[in-house]
Amino acid sequence: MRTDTGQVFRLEDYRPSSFLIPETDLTFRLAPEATTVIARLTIERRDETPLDTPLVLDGDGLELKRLELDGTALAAPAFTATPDQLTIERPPLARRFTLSIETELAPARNQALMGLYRSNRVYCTQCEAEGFRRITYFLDRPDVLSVYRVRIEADRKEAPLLLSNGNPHGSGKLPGGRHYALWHDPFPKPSYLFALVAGDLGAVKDEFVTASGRRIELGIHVEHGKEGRATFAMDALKRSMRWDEEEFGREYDLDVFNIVAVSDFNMGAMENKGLNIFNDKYVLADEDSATDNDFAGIEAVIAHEYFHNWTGNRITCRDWFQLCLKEGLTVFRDHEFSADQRSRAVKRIAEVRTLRAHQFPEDQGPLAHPVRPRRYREINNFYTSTVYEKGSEVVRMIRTILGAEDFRRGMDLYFERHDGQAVTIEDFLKVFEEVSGRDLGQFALWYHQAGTPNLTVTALYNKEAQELTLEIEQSVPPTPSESRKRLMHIPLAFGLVGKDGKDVGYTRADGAGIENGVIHIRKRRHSVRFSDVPERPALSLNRGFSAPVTLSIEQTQAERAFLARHDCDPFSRWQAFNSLLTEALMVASRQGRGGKPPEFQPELTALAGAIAENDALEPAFRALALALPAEADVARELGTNIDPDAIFAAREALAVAIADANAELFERLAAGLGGDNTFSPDAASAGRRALSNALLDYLSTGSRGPARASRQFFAANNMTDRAAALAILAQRHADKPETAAALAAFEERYFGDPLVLDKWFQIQAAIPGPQAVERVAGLMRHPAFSIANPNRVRSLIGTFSTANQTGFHRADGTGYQLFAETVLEVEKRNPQVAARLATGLRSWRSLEPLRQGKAREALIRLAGAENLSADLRDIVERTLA
Ligand code: 0A1
Ligand code: ZN
Repeated sequence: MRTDTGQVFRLEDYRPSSFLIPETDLTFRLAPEATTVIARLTIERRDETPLDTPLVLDGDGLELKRLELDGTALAAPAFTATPDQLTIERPPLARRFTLSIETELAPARNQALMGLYRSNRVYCTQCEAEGFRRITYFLDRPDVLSVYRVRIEADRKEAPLLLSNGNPHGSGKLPGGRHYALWHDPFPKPSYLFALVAGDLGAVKDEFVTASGRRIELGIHVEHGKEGRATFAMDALKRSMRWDEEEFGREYDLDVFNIVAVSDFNMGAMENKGLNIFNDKYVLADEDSATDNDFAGIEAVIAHEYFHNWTGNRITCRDWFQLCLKEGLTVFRDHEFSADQRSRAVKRIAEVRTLRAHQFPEDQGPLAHPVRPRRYREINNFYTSTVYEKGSEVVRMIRTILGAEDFRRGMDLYFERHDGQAVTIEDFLKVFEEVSGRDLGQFALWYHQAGTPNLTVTALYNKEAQELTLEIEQSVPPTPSESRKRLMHIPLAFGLVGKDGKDVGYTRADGAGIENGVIHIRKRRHSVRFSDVPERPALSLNRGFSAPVTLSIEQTQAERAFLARHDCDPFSRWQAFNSLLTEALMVASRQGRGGKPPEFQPELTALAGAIAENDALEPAFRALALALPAEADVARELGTNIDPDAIFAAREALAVAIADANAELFERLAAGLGGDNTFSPDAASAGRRALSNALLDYLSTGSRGPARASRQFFAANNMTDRAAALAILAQRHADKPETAAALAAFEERYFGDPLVLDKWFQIQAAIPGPQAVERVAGLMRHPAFSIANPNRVRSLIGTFSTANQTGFHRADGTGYQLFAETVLEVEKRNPQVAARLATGLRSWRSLEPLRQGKAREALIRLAGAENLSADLRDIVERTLA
C-alpha cells in the first residue's frame, strides 16, 4: 500500500520528461506467488536534456532482482533502488541505451487490484493511472509513449489463454508443461494502457469488417459456462464500432480486439489498447440474470471503452490533470451512442438525473474541483463525476455553441492534428476555435472553475407593448480554495410557449446574443427584451439541459403544470413535472414529521395520472416522470438542516396520495401492459417494463399490501420484473412474510452466482428504517459477501451509504460507525475502493446538527486511523476541511 507522502502535484509544475522510452520489451514468467518480469527498455535522452541529468524511474512497492545497462550487469552504487524509485545518477552519455530490469511480483497477494493481480485464478492487470509502476520501474506518465513487445510464459493448463495489447505475434510450447505467446502493439502508447491477461476462460468470438474492408477478429472472454451471457456485449461492441465510423469517421486500427471480464475490478472497465478489461458486471447479461438497466449499462460501457481507442489511446493526455480530455469527451461520445441506439429524450433525462445525483453534490460540497483540476494528492481520487459527467456536459456545450457541423469539423481536425500525441485541454479547445472562428476564452472557464453556476430569472410581460423581458443574473458559489469566481459563458436553450402549446414567435431580441434558440449569457446581468410577443408565454428554460446549472425562476405551479403537459421539448416537459413533485416534497418535508400528514394538491396527483395515461408519450418517458424524486434529490434541493426521516415520510405520503388518486387508472394501465411473454432487451420493450413496474410500485403502497408484487416476483420470466418486484416488497413491506419468502427464493436461486446475488445485497441494503444498520452488519457475515471484492462492497456498503437515507443517517450515529469501520477494513486491502466509498460522507455538513455531529465523529475517527493510505487520507481530510 502506498502510504501518504503528503506530496501535492500541481499543474503548473508540469515539465516534459528528460528521457523517453521509444521501445519496451516485456517478458512475464507467470506464477501466482513469484512472477518474474523482465523489462528491456530502450531509453533515449531528449536533445534538450543536460548530460548530467540522472535517470529516475517510478516504482511502487517493487523488488529489484537484477539490472543491466547495455547488456552488462550493474551493481550499487551505479544505481539506487528503493521500492518506489530506481535512480541512475550518471546514465550513459550516448543518446540511446538499453536498460534491462528484473523484478519479482506476487500477483496472488495483490489485493489492491492495481498492477498485476489474480482474479478467480486469472492473471490480469490494471495500470491506469499509476499501476504500471507496480510491475516494473518506468517513466510511468502518460506523455511517455512507447512501442511494446510482450512475451508471456505460463503454465499451459492453468493459463491456456495468453493475451496482451496489439496483434498476436507467435506462440509455442515450453518445457515443464508451460507455453508462451508473443504480442506486438505497433501504436506507441503510455504505460497506463498496458495490459496482460492469462487464464482459463471461455470465449465468444465474432468478426467485424471495417468501412475500408479490414477484417477484425473480436473475442469476449468470460468464465467457462458464462459464454451465453456475453452475446449482448458482443452485439453492443459491433454496433459501437459501426457507430464510430458513421458518426465520427473513426475506424478500428489493430487486427484483433479482445475484451476480458473479471470479477475483481476496482472500476467499471478499462480501455487498454486492443485488450479491454472489464468488471464482469459490465459484460455478463441475459434475461434471467440482468435487468434492463444492466443491459443499458453494458451497452454504454462497452461503447465507452471502445470509443477510447481514439479519444484516449490514439490521442492521449499530456498529464493526469488533463484526465477530462479523454474522459469527458468519451462519456459524451457514449451518451450520443446510447441516444442513437435508444430514445434520445429518455436518455437525456436519465443523464441529467445522474448528473444531479452525483456531480451536483460533489460540486456543492467539500470535494468540489474543476473539470480540469490544478492540483491533486492522489490521482485515483479524481476519477469523479465532475471529470466524467460534467466533462461530458462541457463537450456538449461546445457542440451547442458551434452547431453540429462545426463541432464535427473540429473533431476531425483534432484527430488529424493530434493523432499519436499526448495533449491538453488547450489543444482540444483550439481546434474548435479554429474551425468556427469563435473565441472560447470565456467558455474555457468551464474547465477551470469549480462549482455549479446558478441563474436567477425573472420574466416581465408588457401586454400593451407586446414585450417580454427576461432579467437573467448569473452567480457561481464559492468552492474550496476558490472563493472568487469569474463570469461564465452559459448557453441557455429556451422556448416561449403559447396558450396552444406551440412556441410563440418574436421579431427581435435585445440584450444578449441569441442563436438558434440559445441565449448566450456572458455577463453578470442580462436584460433580454423580446419584441412583438402577442401573448404572455410560459417560459421553457434550459431546454435539453443545455447547460449544467441550477435555475431559480419564479413560476406559478399552474405555469409548470402547463409546461408539463405541453412543452415540445421532452426534457423540459419532464423537468416541469419533476420540479412540481420536488417542491411538494420540500414543503411536506419542512413541515416535519409528527404533525398532520402532509396534503398534496389534487392538481398534482391528477397530473401524474394524465402523464401515466398519455399514449403520445413513450412508456419509458412516463416511467421516468412517475418516479418520485429520490430522497437524496429532495435533500439536495433543501440544502441545509436535513432530516432524512422527514423527507422519507413526505415521500411515502406523496406516493400514497398519487396512488389513491389514480388507483383505478393505474390498475387499468398495468393490466394493459402485462402479458408480454417473450423477452427482448430492446429500448421499447424495456420502456414498457419500466412503466409497468412504476405502476406496480404505486399499486403496492400503503394498505394496498404486498400481494401484487409478490405475485409478480414469483411469476416473472425476466430479471427486470423479478428484481423490481423484490425491491418494491423490500422497500414497502419489509416485515411481511411475502417479502421474506421472496428474498429467500432469490437467495436460493442465485446463491452460486455472486454477480446476481449483488442485487439481493443491494435491495436489502436499501431497506429503510433504523434496523438497516443491524441488517447490513448481518449481511456482511453472509457467506457470499467478501470484503475483498469491490462489487460486493459496493452493493452492500455503497448502497447502504448512498441509497438508504433513513438507515445510514440513523439519528444515533451507528450507521456512520458501521460505515467507518468497514471503510477501514476495506482499506487494509484496497485503498482505492475504500477512498471512493468514503465519499459517501461528503454531504455531512448539510445534515441537521445532531447527525452532523455524529457524522463528523466518524470522519475524525477515519482521519485518526493509523497508517492511512494516501487515497483515504486525501478524501477524509478534504471532506473535513
Ligand atoms: N479509464 C477507465 C476508468 C478506470 C480508471 C482507473 C482504473 O483503475 C482501477 C480503472 C478504470 C474508464 O474511463 O473507463
Ligand atoms: Zn473512460
